[in-house]
Amino acid sequence: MKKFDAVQLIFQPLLQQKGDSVWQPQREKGLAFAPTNIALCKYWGKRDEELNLPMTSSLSVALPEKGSMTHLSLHNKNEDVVVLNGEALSPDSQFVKRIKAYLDLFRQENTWHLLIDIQLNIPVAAGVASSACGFASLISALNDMFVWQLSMRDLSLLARLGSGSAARSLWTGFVEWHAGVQSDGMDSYAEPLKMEWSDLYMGILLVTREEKSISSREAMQRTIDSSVLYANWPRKVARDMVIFRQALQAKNFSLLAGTAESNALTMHATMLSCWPPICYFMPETIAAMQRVWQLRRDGLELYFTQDAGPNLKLIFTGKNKDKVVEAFPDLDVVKLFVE
Ligand code: 2P0
Repeated sequence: MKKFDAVQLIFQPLLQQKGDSVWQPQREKGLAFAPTNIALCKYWGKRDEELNLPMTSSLSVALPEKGSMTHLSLHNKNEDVVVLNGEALSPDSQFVKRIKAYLDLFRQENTWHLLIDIQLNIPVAAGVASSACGFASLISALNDMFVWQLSMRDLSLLARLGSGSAARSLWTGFVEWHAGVQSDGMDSYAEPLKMEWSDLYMGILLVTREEKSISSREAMQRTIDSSVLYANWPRKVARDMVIFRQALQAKNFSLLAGTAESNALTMHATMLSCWPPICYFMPETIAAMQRVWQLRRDGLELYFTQDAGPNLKLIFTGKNKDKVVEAFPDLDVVKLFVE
């Protein structure tokens, strides 16, 4: 199934109710913020590349104040313009091409064009999930401008068509993305977990601001095509998801954060076994991991997770915050549940 057909399927009730006005902006502007999310149980591998349908379910937690604010307005010229953090991007850049292709899903011929002004307060494409919050805020801003009044489930389905992890970026707190089994993807959406953990922190440890050498999309595909370890990944996820639920229920921090670290390392192990190999570790990444492990041996409850980039996210609780910052003075500390 093509993305456009998936949109038609999601829009079916809306089209019956509103007819063709669905394809026209109803307001001059649209605005939305979406937080970025960090997976504790990773999404790694697609069962459908076109629709971004994942092989497995995944579980994330949002960084509540870090993310993407998207302002949309009508643009009178004959093409969309994307402005990122105040700078107009080249129409030839990959990011702009992806956004235009996404807007084309909702556009009948050349009826309208938009100025898409995105303010991101996280590094672009350095494994801090900028495409997740980018597409989540874009679909929410479109929902505002076109007055679709879609449910959160529908927004999650649509966000997924832009970028898989965007399906999880519509809420704060813990979010589970159900893999689903249907080939049309209508059962592959995310939902928030009714669970708060006011004492939980994440620290972004920036090893580099450089863009990643290989995209997640390409890396996932190569892993499926060439890693013999990948066959074990769905089993690892199934087991970890059970443990995550137990850890959340019991508020067992070391079980939660330890499982997140183990899950991330297993994902990277599948990548190391690809051919050609994929290695998102830099020497500084490994040095930081060794430091975490040493601190843990010394009694500090500190864990990490790592995505498709060299940076680490440290996981800890409030009582250890000062000690963690002492060990990593440049850490960008985020309280995951703000009152
Ligand atoms: C995640 N990552 O669960 C995993 C862990 C990176 C490592 O989701 O191709 O940008 O747009 O569906 O969502 C990054 O992949 O990939 C990602 P597409 P996406 O957060």
